[in-house]
Amino acid sequence: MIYTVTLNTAIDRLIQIYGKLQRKHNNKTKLTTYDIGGKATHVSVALSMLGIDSIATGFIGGKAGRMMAEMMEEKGVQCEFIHQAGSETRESIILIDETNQGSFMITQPGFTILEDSLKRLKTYLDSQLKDEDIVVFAGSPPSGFHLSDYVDLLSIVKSKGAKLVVDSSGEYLREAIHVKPYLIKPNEFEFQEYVNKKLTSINDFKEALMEVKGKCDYWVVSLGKRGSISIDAEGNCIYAAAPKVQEVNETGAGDFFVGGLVAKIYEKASIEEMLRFASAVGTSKAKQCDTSSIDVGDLDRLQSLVKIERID
Ligand code: TA6
Repeated sequence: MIYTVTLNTAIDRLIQIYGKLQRKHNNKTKLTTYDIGGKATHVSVALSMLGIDSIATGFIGGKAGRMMAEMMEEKGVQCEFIHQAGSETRESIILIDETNQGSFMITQPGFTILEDSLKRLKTYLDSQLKDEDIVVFAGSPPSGFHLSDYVDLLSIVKSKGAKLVVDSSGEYLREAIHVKPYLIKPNEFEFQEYVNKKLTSINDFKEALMEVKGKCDYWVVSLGKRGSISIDAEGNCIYAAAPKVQEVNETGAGDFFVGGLVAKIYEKASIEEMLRFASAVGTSKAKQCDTSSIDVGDLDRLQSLVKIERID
């Protein structure tokens, strides 16, 4: 089974406005909708749309939490979240204007996780996980979540022999690496922060990846419109150039990219196939206006447009 763990769930309030978002102006809204917020939640949605079962867990609270879980269930995801009474799942604001230059994302810190809720999640993972499982931790925990608790959760996954996939940032990413996940997926900014270097060219990324290879089986760094770059423990480095498309809303594209990677890990595919497929899935997400869907019928075409290159 594939499990996805979102420690800081969210409802995305998607606000579309006319024209260009401007300061000191009355920016009129065109449409406001609500969607599933990420990040591991989006991995489960991606898998469901690809016909692969997963169980989504993590913490939810209040009406917003229930609404998010219901939206996920409508998309075919089995939800087994820990519901924390008296708390409310946060709302993320995603603003899109008509300039096609990308969205503005405004997020809240999320509710404090109580000792009892944490215990319940630890017990859940400890009792459910088996060595053939894949477990995805994506997104940063809510503020105040202890690093040691994060490491404890990841360590439960490792102790069960399950494959651990991590998409995190900052100090949580740093700590996750000590647990030696199977795959780590930072974005280009998170990776630069981790290596504490300004990286610009694909070659810069390759050289920085060479220095950290072996800390996990695979590093995959997403590079936005440029695509992604990966390295395995032996130092084999691959660059996947993403298809050029007209983006509508890139929010969630990184999460869906991880969904594509996980789908191929599940199928025991090669790293080249993983990158090709994940690029297509992430690109398809960026073409949608909402934050939690892809056009499954377009994936073959998008995959054929991904350029895979070995960099020695
Ligand atoms: O990647 C997009 C997204 O998953 C949004 O749906 C959203 O709510 C947000 O990221 C949450 O990000 P955070 O890093 O605060 O967990």
